[in-house]
Amino acid sequence: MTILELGIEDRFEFVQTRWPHSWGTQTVAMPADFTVATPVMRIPALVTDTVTLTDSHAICDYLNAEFGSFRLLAREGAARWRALATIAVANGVLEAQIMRRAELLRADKERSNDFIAKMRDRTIRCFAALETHLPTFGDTFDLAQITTAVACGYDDWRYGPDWRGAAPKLAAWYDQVAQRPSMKATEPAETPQR
Ligand SMILES: N[C@@H](CCC(=O)N[C@@H](CS)C(=O)NCC(=O)O)C(=O)O
Repeated sequence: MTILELGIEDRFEFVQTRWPHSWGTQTVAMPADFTVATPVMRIPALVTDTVTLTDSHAICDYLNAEFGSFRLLAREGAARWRALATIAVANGVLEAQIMRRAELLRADKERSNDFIAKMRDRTIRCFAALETHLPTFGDTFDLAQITTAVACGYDDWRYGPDWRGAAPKLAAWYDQVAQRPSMKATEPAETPQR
């Protein structure tokens, strides 16, 4: 989405990822260059001639600085901290969504319903908090809004409309931004199995 919002898609090749479901709960073999690029063995990772980055936020901030003249995240000052406050909570949602998904993929006898409930509660609490950030959202669909919109879209897709009850104004905001071409082009879908 950051690449599309910056209008720099011509500089990138988009490749469909494939992985086995067991990646969520077990260490699975990956190509050596992948493990070097991302020792945490999570995607995304960005490898350039000068820097290797993992973590979406670091990568998006890199794109913002190198190709976006800091249009999607201020270089410094109050606007930067305001955006990071939102990004941190939205990223907390995304991490909880991913951990909940991994737990749901475990075999019945291994699965912890307490852990699943804890991740769900965290998600709902953070969506309610993000709703209070709405007045700080400006005209630019920046990294704070992108991260928030990704969290909303993933929850809708994977877990249904529960979050909307906790954050109805956020849901109304999301329904508008979900019409953006960058959102439409990157709607979540099941990853093909490797
Ligand atoms: N906060 C991280 C989350 C990265 C993440 O968890 N990616 C998932 C795929 S959506 C992954 O690689 N999972 C494999 C694993 O946890 O081993 C980011 O935004 O980069």
